[in-house]
This record gives sequence, structure tokens and C-alpha cells, in this order.
Amino acid sequence: QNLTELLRAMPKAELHIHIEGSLEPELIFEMARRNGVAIPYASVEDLRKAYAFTNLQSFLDIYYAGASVLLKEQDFHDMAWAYLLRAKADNVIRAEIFFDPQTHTARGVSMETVINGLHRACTNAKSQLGIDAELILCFLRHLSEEEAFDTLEQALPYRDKFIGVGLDSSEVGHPPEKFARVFAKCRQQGLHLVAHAGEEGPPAYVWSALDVLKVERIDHGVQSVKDPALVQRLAKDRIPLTVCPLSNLKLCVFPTLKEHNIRQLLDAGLCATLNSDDPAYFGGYMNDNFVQTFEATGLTKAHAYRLAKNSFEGSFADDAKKREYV
Ligand code: ES4
Ligand code: ZN
Repeated sequence: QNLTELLRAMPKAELHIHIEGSLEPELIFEMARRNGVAIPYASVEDLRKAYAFTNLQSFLDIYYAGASVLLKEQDFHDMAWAYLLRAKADNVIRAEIFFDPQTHTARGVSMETVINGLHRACTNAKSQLGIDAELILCFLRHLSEEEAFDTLEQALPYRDKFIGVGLDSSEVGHPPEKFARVFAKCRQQGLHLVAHAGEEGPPAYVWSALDVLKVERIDHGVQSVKDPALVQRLAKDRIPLTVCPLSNLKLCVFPTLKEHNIRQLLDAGLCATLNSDDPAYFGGYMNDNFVQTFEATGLTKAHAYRLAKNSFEGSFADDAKKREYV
């Protein structure tokens, strides 16, 4: 079996996918039409042409605009279902899916609409696709602590429909410490904790995500290699890093895929995983990330098995499920 075939066929878990970032231009246009929402682009092609990013913020501006077409429970369901069908084609057997409720509640969409729509797609994925799909609620770090607390309060009536919380959006200038008290409350609720850190931000943000927020995984974390003591800590505690190479390429975190540090992370013994982040915007789903990254960096078959194993180890599946996956 050649390496590319192995990468495509291998069962895997996706641990870093923003569901709003899976909304393809075709679906944005269809939902804009059916909901009567105006969008400032003439066509699908015109919108795709705007997907030329220079950094995280230049992407986030367009990503939040794209999400403005989501109004009804059915819209949230349809977005997640389209992703899950695509994940199935890439042999993803478990998906832990981020969603950004504040992007929607700020426009007057209710928490109930968001969570019920997404959760219905996850339930159907289990019975119809054989994918274990779970939700992780993300707080937008460019907004205030108070707004995060409000969001948590609105979401707690649906506590059984998501397994954890995360922290995303504009990283630099919004260190993890800003959300220390929110994460402490989430921890008391028994929620799993993750945070984006070390995507564009410094190693100090990875340290504080671990030591102040007490997260179990780091999303991205690629800047950690700048601090050898941090790499040691990540190795010692087997903290998973959910790495997203095509995202890093499109947001100019690395100038080329060849220069990505995934091999360095794996060879240092870290529990690194590969993920798609915002596949509709960054030009690839799971298998595109695997195939293009392996081609560019010369990763081997042994790395492929390691990445699949890490994805299950790093997941929030219970131990019985983890044994079933491997
Ligand atoms: C994101 Cl790539 C990335 N980084 C931070 N926040 C995000 N939200 C959606 N995609
Ligand atoms: Zn992300």
C-alpha cells in the first residue's frame, strides 16, 4: 500500500474543526437566498476570490461575515451535516467539533437554535455514518470576560449536548489569563477544557493556557518550539497539540508547507495531531491536510500511524472507546 493510500484510508479523529469554518461558499449563497440575508459578494467565485489571507485577523473578518447567513436550526444542522459527510469520506471516525455561539447570539439567534441544530447532526452522524461526533463550545477571546460568563450561563441548560469548552478568535493581545475565572467555572461543571494558544501568540500563552486555564489540549501550539522548556513540559504531560498545517500556511504562520514544524513536534515525542481548522477557507479537509503535509515535509509511514494513534489518544473519548478505535 502506498503512503497516500494509507493516509486516505486510515481511520482518524479530527480534534480541531470550527464548524462555521466548514461552511462552503455554495452553502453560504444558498442560505443567504433562503433566509433573505444580503451578502456583499456577487457570486460563489467572487466570494472565493476574497479568501486571500495575510494573518489570522484578515481571515476572521471574512469568517464572521460568512456565518451571518445562519439563522434557523435547520441551517446549523445542514452546515454540520455537510461537514460530517465530508469527514466520513476522509475516514474520520470521531470528530470533536468547535462552535462559536457568540457569533450567532450577537445577531439575535438563540443558543437553543444553535445547539439543537448542531447536536441533531451529531446524533444522526452516530446512527447513519458511524462517526462519533461531539461539540465543544468556544468563547471568543476578543470579547470580554463578562460576555463569556453570559454565554456560559445561556449554554448550561444544554450542558448534556457539549463535552467541553475552548477559546478562539484573535489571539495576540488576548492572553488566556483573561478567561481564568470562566474556565474555573467550566471545570467545576466537569467540562473538558482546551484553548487556542501559540498559533500566532508566544510560548507564554501556551504556558498560561496550561497553568492558569488548566486546559487538557492546546489548539495549534506550533510556536511552542521557541521554548525548549515548554516542549519538555508538553512531552512530559503528553499534552496533545491539534496542529492544522493548511491553516498555518494560508494564514502565513509558516511561509511554505515544507517549512512547517510538524516533523520536529512529532520527533520530539509530542502528542501532535493533524486537523483541518476551517476547511472551507483553507483549501482542504482532513485528507488534504495529511496528503499535502506528508508530501511537503517527507513524513513517513511510521509518522502516519503515530498521527492516527495520537488523534485517538488526544481525543476525549472514554477509555473503552479509545481501545475500540485503535
Ligand atoms: C480560527 Cl485558525 C483560527 N484561529 C483562531 N480562532 C479561530 N476561529 C476560527 N478559526
Ligand atoms: Zn482553530
